[in-house]
Amino acid sequence: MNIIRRRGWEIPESQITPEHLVFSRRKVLIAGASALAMAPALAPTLAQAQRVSDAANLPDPNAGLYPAKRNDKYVLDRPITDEKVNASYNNFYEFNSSKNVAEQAQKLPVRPWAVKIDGLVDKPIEIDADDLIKKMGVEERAYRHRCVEAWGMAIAWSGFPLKKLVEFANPQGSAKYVKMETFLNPKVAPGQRQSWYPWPYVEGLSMAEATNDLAFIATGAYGHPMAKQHGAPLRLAVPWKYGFKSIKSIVRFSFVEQRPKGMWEALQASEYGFWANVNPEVPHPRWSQATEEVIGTGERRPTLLYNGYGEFVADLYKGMSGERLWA
Ligand SMILES: Nc1nc2c(c(=O)[nH]1)N[C@H]1C(S)=C(S)[C@@H](COP(=O)(O)O)O[C@H]1N2
Ligand SMILES: [Mo]
Repeated sequence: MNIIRRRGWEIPESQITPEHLVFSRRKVLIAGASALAMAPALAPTLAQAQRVSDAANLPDPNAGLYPAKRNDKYVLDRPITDEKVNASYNNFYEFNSSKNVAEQAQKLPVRPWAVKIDGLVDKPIEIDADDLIKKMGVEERAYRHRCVEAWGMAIAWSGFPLKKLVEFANPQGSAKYVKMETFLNPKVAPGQRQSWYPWPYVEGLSMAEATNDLAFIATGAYGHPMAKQHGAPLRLAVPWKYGFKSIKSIVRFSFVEQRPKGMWEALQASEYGFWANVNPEVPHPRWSQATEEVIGTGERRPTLLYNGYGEFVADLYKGMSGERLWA
C-alpha cells in the first residue's frame, strides 16, 4: 500500500517541524488569545486550530498559508456555494457511492502523506505533501465545478497551478501525458473493498492541458486546509472538464508516453472518455448536459461550453475534431 511504504521519506520534515505548532495550539487552548499575541506568525487562530485538527491527524505545518491571496484572473458568474452544502455533497467512491461521504472520509489519515513523481523524468522524486505544498506556495482561485451528473457548484480553492509541479518534475521531451493516482487503502476506504472497481482511481491529462494555467492542484478550500471529503491533501481541479477528471487525494504523478486510462473509462468506456470537456450539446448516455442543477439553490442554469472556460482552454483542442472531446 502506497501510504505504508515509506522508503526515502521516513522522517519527513513535516514530522520534525510542527512541534512549535503543537505547542502554540496548546497555549491557545490554555491561555486563550494572549498566546496569539506572543507568536502571531506561528499560532493558528483558535478557529483555524479546530479546523486543522478536523482536517488531519497531526497539525498542519502549512496552516498559516491560508487564507491565500485570491487570483483575480478567474471570476465567477454565480455566488460561491455555501461551505456546509459543498462539504456535505461529495463524490468520493473510495468511501461510498452516495453523496454523503463526509463522515466516513474523516478516517483517511492525511499526514504524513507521500507523493511520488516518476515516469519519464531524469530523477524520480518522493516528497511529503506538506513539503511539496510549502515549496509550491498557495493562491486562491474561485472556480466552477461541473459533475457529469448534471449538477454544479462554485468553490474557492487554494493551491497551486499544476504547471508548477510539472516544472519541478522536469519531465523528458518524450512525456506526452501526466497520469495521476489516488491512494489505495481498503482498510480505511470501504469502497475500495468493492472489487468490481479497478482501484486505485486514476486520471490523466495531456502535457498541454497539465501546463495550462487553469489546471490547478487544490490543497485548501474556503480559506483553510482542505476537508478530507474534498480530497485532502492534494486534489486536481480542472473546471472546464466534468468533475470525474478532478482526481482526489493524489499520491502519484507519473509522466508517460501512453494515454492513461481513467478508472471510470476502464469501468465503462461508453460513458466516460479521456478528454471529458463540458459541452451542453453532447449528452451523456444517462444525463442530458443542456442544463445543470446549482447545488444549494435548486436553480437550473444552462450549461456552458467548456463550463465557461473556453477563452482559456479552447485552443488546446484546435485540430482535434477526430477525437471524442466531450464526455
Ligand atoms: N479519488 C477520487 N476522486 C474523485 C472522485 C472519486 O470518487 N474518487 N469523484 C470525482 C467526481 S465524479 C466528482 S464530481 C468530484 C467531486 O468533488 P467534490 O466532492 O469535492 O465536489 O470529485 C472527483 N474526484
Ligand atoms: Mo462527478
